[in-house]
Amino acid sequence: MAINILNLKIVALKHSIHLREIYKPIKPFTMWTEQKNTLYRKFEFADFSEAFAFMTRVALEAEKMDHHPRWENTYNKVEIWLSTHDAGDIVTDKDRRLSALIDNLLHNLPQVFE
Ligand code: H2B
Repeated sequence: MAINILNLKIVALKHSIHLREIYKPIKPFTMWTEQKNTLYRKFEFADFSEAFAFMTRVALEAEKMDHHPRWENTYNKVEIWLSTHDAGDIVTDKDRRLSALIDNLLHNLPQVFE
């Protein structure tokens, strides 16, 4: 479902805040942390469409570098755990490289302005 900008504008007006504050990201993203031999980060988007668009971009990058994430998606949330199976399920430079690529994708997400 496309984001309904008019509704977002109404919500912004109601709460006297700028549209950008309620659009994207709806929560500040937490950074990557190392846990249980994986690089882990949780992402939260405005809705499923945004989350899945992000996952599609990640999938294309992952396929290009032949390095694939373990991940989970529930509606607007995406959790990613990066590790290298070939090296015995530990965090390697490949994971660090993919995490950096994923971070770059976030900067390139389309922005909505009033
Ligand atoms: N993805 C991840 N996360 N770790 C790996 O070790 C890995 C991978 N190995 N994708 C690749 C595929 C390997 O199995 C193929 C054969 O290149």
